[in-house]
Amino acid sequence: MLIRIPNGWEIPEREATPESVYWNRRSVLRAAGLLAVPSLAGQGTSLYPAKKNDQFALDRAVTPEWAATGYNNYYEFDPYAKEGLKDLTGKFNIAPWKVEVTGLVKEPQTYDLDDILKKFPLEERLYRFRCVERWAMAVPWTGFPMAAFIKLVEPKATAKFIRFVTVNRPKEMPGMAKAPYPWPYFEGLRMDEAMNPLTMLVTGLYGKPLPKQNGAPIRVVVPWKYGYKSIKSIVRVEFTSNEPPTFWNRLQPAEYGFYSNVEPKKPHPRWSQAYEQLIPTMERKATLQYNGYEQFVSGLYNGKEF
Ligand SMILES: Nc1nc2c(c(=O)[nH]1)N[C@H]1C(S)=C(S)[C@@H](COP(=O)(O)O)O[C@H]1N2
Ligand SMILES: [Mo]
Repeated sequence: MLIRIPNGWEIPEREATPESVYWNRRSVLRAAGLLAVPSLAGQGTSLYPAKKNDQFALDRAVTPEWAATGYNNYYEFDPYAKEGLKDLTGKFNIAPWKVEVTGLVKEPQTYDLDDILKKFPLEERLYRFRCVERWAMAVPWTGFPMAAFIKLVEPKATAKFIRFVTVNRPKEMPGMAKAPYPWPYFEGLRMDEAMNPLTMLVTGLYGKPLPKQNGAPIRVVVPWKYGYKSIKSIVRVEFTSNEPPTFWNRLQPAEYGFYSNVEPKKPHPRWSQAYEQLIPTMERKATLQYNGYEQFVSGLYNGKEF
């Protein structure tokens, strides 16, 4: 008998998505009243798990939840560690949470996150996620398209870029005092990148509210760019006419450009980007152009954006 081993892209969704199948089962049990609903006031727990958007299939297994929530980059909590960051988030207060929308926009305004969450239906999407340091994962994010948010706040025609800023809470974020960085963390996108259907504002992970170490209560996720573009715990969104400065470009301009698209053929000055390593096994895989999202984003670029 001939046993045919399927290629990665032929793996059926049900095999590539054990975690979300688990969470879909949870929602069935919950609907049937067979599951106690945990009471986490202020965290919008009733919103999770959200309906899965099946448009985004993966070519690999979903990363185990313990790995994606236990191996992170969040320099405000510790610039020198990736493991155990959860234990440093105890003082970080995420409710209530406000997001200021400012700059070239019809009506600058501060929104309560709870009100934002009422305006947009949440959905779950499986995305690959690639850190510039080469570690990579594949996770179910919950959130909504950033384009929907941008349409709501109505930027002016002169707005060509969008800038994001992380909360600035040195008393709650013990890593901020450990390195002389230009806090708070800041990032930016070109308007057409922010409007791309892939770009998300994310509030959940694995069918639950986003853990603090993953950027609670709301973060950006841009899956075709290196992970540092996906800024965590945002409190300010600003529409600008010029390209905004970014945290890593400010620190190391020779290593981190504004665009930072995943590009296997362009090595980092200190290491190859031709392969990546999946957490937690660190199994090697070839890096994909635009992290595998070429069909969605290649029209945005002329190949010269770094
Ligand atoms: N505010 C803030 N956002 C951040 C970071 C950070 O240190 N601070 N690290 C970035 C980097 S380098 C990566 S790889 C991702 C990691 O996201 P994860 O911990 O959810 O995997 O968050 C990005 N967003
Ligand atoms: Mo990263």
